Amino acid sequence: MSSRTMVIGCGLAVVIQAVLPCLIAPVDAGENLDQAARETVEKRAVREFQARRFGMFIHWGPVSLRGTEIGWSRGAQVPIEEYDQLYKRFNPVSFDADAWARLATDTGVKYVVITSKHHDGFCLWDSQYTDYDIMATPFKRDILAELSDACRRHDLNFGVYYSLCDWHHPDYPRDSPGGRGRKPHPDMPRYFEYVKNQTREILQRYGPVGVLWFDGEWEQPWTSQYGNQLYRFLKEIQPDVVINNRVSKGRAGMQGTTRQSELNAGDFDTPEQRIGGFNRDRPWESCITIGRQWSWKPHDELKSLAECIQTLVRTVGGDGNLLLNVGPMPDGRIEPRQADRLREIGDWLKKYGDGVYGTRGGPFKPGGWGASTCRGHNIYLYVINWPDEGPLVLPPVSSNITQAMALGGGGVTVKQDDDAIRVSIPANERDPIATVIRLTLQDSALDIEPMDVPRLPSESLTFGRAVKASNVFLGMNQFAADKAVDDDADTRWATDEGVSKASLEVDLGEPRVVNRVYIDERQWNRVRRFELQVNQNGQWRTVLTGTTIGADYTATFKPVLTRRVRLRVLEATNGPTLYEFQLFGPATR
Ligand code: H79
Repeated sequence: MSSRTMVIGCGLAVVIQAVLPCLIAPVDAGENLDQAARETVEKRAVREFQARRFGMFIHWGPVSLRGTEIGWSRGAQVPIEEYDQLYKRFNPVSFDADAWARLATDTGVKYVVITSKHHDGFCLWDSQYTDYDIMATPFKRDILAELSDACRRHDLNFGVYYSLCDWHHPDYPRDSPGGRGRKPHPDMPRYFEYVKNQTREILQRYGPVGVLWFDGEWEQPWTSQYGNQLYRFLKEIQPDVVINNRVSKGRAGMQGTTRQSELNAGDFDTPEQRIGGFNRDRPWESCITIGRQWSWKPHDELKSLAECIQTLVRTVGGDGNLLLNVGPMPDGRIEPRQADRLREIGDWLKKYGDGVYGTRGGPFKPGGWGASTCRGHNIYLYVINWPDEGPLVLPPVSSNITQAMALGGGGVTVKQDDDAIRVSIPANERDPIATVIRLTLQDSALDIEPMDVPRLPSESLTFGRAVKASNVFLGMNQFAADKAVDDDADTRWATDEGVSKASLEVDLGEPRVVNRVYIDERQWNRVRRFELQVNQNGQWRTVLTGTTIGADYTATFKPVLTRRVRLRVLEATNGPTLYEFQLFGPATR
């Protein structure tokens, strides 16, 4: 009798079919692989990459001395002549690759991706193809050599970011600011040879490399011919290197999905600064900064622990990887504030990470309620928002649930019927970031067709109400006023470029008592002055005034009975845009 039959026979379906990456034998970079073997190797490498689920992105270079954005600040916030001289002062004497690798391990990431060369052209390794590299700095130590060695010592998969646009290299046609400048004597074919030489050098010297992360492909000089050629060239050198979709031209903007065409090489999609949509058919990885900038910025505003964790579980729950970015300081250390946050993430994952690594997203798709992952016979629920009353109601599954357990402890109750799964846990036993519950099924959880979870009833008095705006961005439905009252933090009301005054008026349907507002303009941060007004007997009366809004703004005011409410933006740096405009009364929360 096989152990599997025995286990199921006992009614305790706890067979874990996880194929953890570390159990798969490493692949040799063999030159003699035939076509079929090569495809197997490539597919397996992508599966291993997906199983890692959580990585650390590192954006670093001489620009950290200025604290402005890498690449983009060249010729903008920092004059080109000055930017290009920064390397002469780049001397990160406190750089300790082992300390970074230890921190990465403490964070709970399974791989690391570092910028070998960003759009500014500076190379963090000792390249034989340019002098604009780390050996020209007072530091003279090869960062890629030290970091790749440390990663190997610490059992972390090592990856490399490489920008295909290079606003510094004389052969590349575009220049700063932001690719709007032009080089006097470009030679793109010669630049392509430079890219091939450098990426081969990286694979041969610091490999095996887990992932090659290209960027800057959107500029016109880069073509799909170059991209597809480079992709095949690199897979010849290291068949199991995983390469992102930005190697070629198929990427659709910042949502990062690939337009399907055989011309568009690349192993995975790359949503940037956003969580990708649920997708099990095409591998993807969201890259998101821990603060507001990619490279180091002093006093940068960091994401809270809750936001970091919720971003991770919503990403993994959508079947994607998360590449969380940090920007080390000019002295070589990762800023203590960032390091502390990373360790907090790692501590949380020590308790709850079993549902992250080696899992797939679903079967319950991410939503306001939270997200789910699965592996073998287990489903992991990451519940972020519980209904105000009653259990969390999930759609039914046909397989029997044989066990339910809260990974953080606590008494879980699960009722399984033909119409629903109802999950509850006492409020004081919930985790404020996400309560993690493991459901064990009689059959494989991955066989369940992914399902949407019905939305939680909204508490906001503006939800779904009639709304009008003074202005809508290009009159597009996608940015219409109702997007601010749809309880969907992924959609927003937007106004035209250059607008500095705007208003949003909501009809609550009947007179309601209101005393709290919630407004979310997230990273846009454009509002400088606003007022909230209620209409009483045809007169508009101001109940609240404010200056900036930003992310998750909330304020209370004296309870007032009204049917019509309006938000007036009186001053903004550019067209105001709001993800949500919600109102509550004393009776609601
Ligand atoms: O390295 C970090 C950023 O510096 C880099 N990617 C991450 C990983 C980055 N490069 N460019 N951008 C971020 C923003 C570029 C936006 C745009 Fe476009 C380029 C808008 C229009 C051209 C690409 C093509 C994105 C949308 C269309």
